[in-house]
Amino acid sequence: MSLFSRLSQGLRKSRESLTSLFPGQAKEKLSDTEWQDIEDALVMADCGAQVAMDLVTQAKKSKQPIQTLKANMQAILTNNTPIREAKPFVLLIAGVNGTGKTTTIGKLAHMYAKQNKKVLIGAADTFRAAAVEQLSVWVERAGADMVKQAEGADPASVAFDTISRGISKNYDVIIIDTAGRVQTDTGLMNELAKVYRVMGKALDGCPHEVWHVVDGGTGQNAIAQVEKFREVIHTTGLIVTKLDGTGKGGILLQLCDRFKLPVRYVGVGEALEDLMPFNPSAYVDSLLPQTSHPEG
Ligand SMILES: Nc1nc2c(ncn2[C@@H]2O[C@H](COP(=O)(O)OP(=O)(O)O)[C@@H](O)[C@H]2O)c(=O)[nH]1
Ligand SMILES: [Mg+2]
Repeated sequence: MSLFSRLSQGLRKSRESLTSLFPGQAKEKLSDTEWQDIEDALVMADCGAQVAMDLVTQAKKSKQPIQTLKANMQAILTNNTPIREAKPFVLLIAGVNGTGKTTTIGKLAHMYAKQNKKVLIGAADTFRAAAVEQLSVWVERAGADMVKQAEGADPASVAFDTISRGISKNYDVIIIDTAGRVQTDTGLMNELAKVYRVMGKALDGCPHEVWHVVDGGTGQNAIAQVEKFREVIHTTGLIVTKLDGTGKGGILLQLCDRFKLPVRYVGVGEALEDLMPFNPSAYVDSLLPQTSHPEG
């Protein structure tokens, strides 16, 4: 199955709840009730009440309502900020527990390794020995290298060591894995702030990118997560995982609308290859029923 069909499959639930509402191209005008149903379905897919309302209001005014709806969704999701370039390129990955940080790091390491880049991963999730074990399996699969310390070590110190080693051994990409933490835990958020700060001491101007990993099925709480993490580690982009299994893919619209952050990649499965660069147009096509057939 191609990555796109996986995404499309994952968003099937969202799309199916919308499909029955779309009359197709033949019908030009939708009734107010039909528009209300579309708005409700968008809200249920986690697009957010305000975003759903604005989208529907704009679409209703248009002569080509469905196309307008799609175009406006795409516009919300599009952010052309380029990924910063540097050598070594240093990336910090953070997010709450279980969102898919470690898995995503494995996928990213694999992607960079395929581009013939030398990749070094820092195991700064030092809470559990099992976390380092899990990461080392991914690192091996991806053909990357890893820096670790003893269980319970200071995560900032692991990050510092990793960057120092990455510089001295001429790595192209350095990725720091961190322990999951709830955004309301001040102690743990301070610890993450320290990791961020110390990274800047290891190498001026880094981390170059800070990607917050969000589980696509989380719902509304994702907003609070992104908001708080951004204050602490100056998030530069989002990665949204598990879009192969959620009927709530609309959360991306809300996140993009609110935070104006680029979505860098989306996770569509548990394997090494299951990471896609985010493509707003493909995403809108998987979320909404096909009303036109551009590819026949
Ligand atoms: N279906 C699916 N599962 C994922 C995806 N990304 C991660 N997972 C699963 O989510 C669980 C938690 O992942 P992990 O990387 O350990 O999360 P972490 O706590 O943020 O490091 C694991 O069972 C992963 O296999 C994805 O894109 N799709
Ligand atoms: Mg992890």
